[in-house]
Amino acid sequence: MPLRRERARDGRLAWCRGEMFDPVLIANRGEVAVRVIRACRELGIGTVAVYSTADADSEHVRMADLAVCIGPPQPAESYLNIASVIAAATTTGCGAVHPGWGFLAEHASFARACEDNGLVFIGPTPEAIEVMGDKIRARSVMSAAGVPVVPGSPGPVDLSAAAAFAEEVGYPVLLKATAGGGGRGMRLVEDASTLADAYTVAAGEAEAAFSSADLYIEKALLKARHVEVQVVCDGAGAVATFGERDCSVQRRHQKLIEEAPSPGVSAAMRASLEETARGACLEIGYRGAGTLEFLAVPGDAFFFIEMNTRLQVEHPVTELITGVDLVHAQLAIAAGEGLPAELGSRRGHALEVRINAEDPARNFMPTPGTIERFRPPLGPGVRVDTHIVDGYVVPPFYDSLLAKVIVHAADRQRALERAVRALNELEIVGVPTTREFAIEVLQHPQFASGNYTTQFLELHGPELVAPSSA
Ligand code: MV4
Repeated sequence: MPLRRERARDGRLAWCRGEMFDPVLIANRGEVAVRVIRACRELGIGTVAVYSTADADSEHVRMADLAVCIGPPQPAESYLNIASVIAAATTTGCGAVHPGWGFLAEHASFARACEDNGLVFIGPTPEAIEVMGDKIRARSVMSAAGVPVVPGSPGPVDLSAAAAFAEEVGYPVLLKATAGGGGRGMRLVEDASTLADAYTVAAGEAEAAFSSADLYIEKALLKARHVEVQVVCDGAGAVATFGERDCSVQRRHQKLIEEAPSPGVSAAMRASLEETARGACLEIGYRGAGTLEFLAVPGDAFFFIEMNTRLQVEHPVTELITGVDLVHAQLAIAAGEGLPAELGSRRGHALEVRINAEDPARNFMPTPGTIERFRPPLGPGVRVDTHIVDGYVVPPFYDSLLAKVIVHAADRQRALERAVRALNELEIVGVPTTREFAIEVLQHPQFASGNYTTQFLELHGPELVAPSSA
């Protein structure tokens, strides 16, 4: 049934397709909750926020039309509590749930619980979440779809199988959590002498983080770039690809800087990456926004590592290049409206810098506390996605992301200059942050040249951080 807009009883415009798709519950916090609320507001869709007692005074609670406290600060008791989140949605008459990223965004059980309770899950099918959440199944599905994957074990490995694989392909190798992703539980093994210890540590981390100690093993491609392709699919055969983002600058698998287009991807390689991503999405019947992660190596070759079945933190980089609002696209697909009409031509260069409440001088330890003064940069080509305001108290219970400064300019050089200008203009007083460190990274000759790999921070990070006297 075509989507139509009509004025609801309380006078608000709402997307209607026979049943009310309004309001939307945002099952998240921080800057992604603010981002989704903004997208809903522009479409005239009401919003319901959920919050833990630690977030009672936060921006997403203030901005939403309605807010429901779902428990104490501990994620397991609040943002990860499926029953509490579902109850908040059903008792407030929500038609749909947006999971954001992190927390329950890639829990198939949550997507199922939404559907079992008559709520539209704004995201992929539970089946797609499940398949891509099992990194071995994901590799197998992609390989069957003709996608090149990193050489790796066909299934989980015990220590002896890991040793045999490593002998066959040669060190270095990477141990990865089957139920993992994003680098958590990942261990680089440089030679046979350290494999056993690395296996024990990786299995322990995997068990702790994902309740499964299963590991698989891959050849480590270290002189590579981490490039990811943004896709949006309607689940009925329409697939849009929106270019790539380079996310090679990561510290302990936390992305610090992301940019598009990647300075290491040629036009021919971009076309091949996007065609490969399109084919994979068609093969699996993917629905919603998603990102296929690849390692790109010299010679225009690339290898699939994993697929993220959610919106990503760095999505604004793609939005600035293409002009497409990816959250609007998610809402439209969930409401049965299909892909954005305007798939956008691409222009210029965009670059995102994450600003975290961490102290680089103290090994990036988290720095919760009160933001006494926050002044975001403004001016041409600058966007700041954040949930912080003057007086905001950064809680110690969640991730340390305070704000993302995203810039757009005609080319990479101008984008770099704009990013440095914007970061110098940014003021966050009250807690130590990674702002100054990020400026150093942007100005490092290796990064500025565009000729960097995933090893960048491993190689150059130490020279960028002045250890504190403390
Ligand atoms: C790899 C890799 C090299 N070889 N897999 C990082 C997080 C997750 N998305 C997968 N990641 C990687 N997987 C193989 N077989 C390199 C990365 C990687 C990385 C590794 C170490 C240090 C920084 C990194 C930044 C981006 C990607």
